[in-house]
Amino acid sequence: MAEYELDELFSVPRERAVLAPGAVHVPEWLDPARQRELVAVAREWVRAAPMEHKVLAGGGRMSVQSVMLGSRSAAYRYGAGGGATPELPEWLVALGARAVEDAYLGDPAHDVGLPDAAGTARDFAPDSALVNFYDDAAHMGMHQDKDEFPAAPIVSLSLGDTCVFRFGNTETRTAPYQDVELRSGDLFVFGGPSRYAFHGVPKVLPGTGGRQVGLKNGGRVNITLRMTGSRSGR
Ligand code: MD6
Ligand code: FE
Repeated sequence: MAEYELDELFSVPRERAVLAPGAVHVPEWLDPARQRELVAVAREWVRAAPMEHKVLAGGGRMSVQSVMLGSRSAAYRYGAGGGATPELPEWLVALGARAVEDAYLGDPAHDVGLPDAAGTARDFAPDSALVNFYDDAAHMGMHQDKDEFPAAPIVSLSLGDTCVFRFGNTETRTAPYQDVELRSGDLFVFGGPSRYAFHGVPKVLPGTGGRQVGLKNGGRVNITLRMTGSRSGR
């Protein structure tokens, strides 16, 4: 059997998927070189600003470490420490804009279910980024992201180890939900009526890609780009 046929047997191609109106998963959006670059700059941001373990409402192991870029008020809200908040670089703003454009308009075969996807993409100008670091044992409980401009989507980029991402509903933190694997390079955008859907990361799958992107001890990095409105306002 030819090698490519074996590959096809063992790796199911991952397709772009609209999980709910405005919630779009685009597998392998970042190429491997770009993934390594992003991990390298994430390291620089961590050097510039102290990381903090998030306080989980349940009081469990505070396993995810975070650093905030851009908005000071958001940094305060997320508890990103008293150190300097690094600037949000323009290239990252541009990457975020391209992400929404591609997720919402990039494939005419996938209607994302928003009345004005083009307008939403045009208006998206992120002013802050939250960078989360996960080790092998890290997880993030089901939560809603409530603080930002509700009309603007959030862009999520996954790097390193694969995780199980649980995308729930807007009413409760329990079922119904959909579990998707987010692998290194994947893009997930959520906006529109999905903006307040509960979501979380029940687990990271160790040894699935962290070392390949330059994380010496493995792990996962997630970058979310947000529009908080604090850039022009203060
Ligand atoms: C994570 N992501 O993927 C956690 N929030 O590590 C989030 O909490 C998240 O991916 C808002 C929008 C997209 C996200
Ligand atoms: Fe979130």
